[in-house]
Amino acid sequence: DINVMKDVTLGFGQALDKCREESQLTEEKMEEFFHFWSDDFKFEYRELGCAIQCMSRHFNLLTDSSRMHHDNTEKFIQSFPNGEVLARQMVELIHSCEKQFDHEDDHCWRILHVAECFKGSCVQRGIAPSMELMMAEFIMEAE
Ligand code: BOM
Repeated sequence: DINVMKDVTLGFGQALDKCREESQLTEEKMEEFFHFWSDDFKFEYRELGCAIQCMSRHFNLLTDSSRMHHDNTEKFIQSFPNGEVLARQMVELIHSCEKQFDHEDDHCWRILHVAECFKGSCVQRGIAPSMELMMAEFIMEAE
């Protein structure tokens, strides 16, 4: 369900403003979090990984070693409408991406790679939301 991923992304994105300063992610490097799903989005700034780490911490989704906290992440996703449909699948996708980059000791870089891998897996499985959908919803929420 593409609406689930849209809602979870916008919910997660609520923490971006809080995390900008501490991660030094400028608006030039990432304007709004929903651009994550854009085809030409670039995973090249370490600061973005730091920001995702900060945002995940904000929702208590990380362990002490900055890996995904499985139970909390599943509950977080389930807290959105129809979230239970994708919760297990998303946790599994993120975890399989984590395993691929476990050798990366720098948390910000590792999380950036995990995020890129996660996006790719979502696109592959057809559960990534379209940018049209993301933007429409974002504009509606701002109004
Ligand atoms: O090993 C650290 C785990 C970090 C997970 C990062 C993956 C998520 C990237 C950002 C995309 C977010 C969209 C929805 C939120 C899912 C919880």
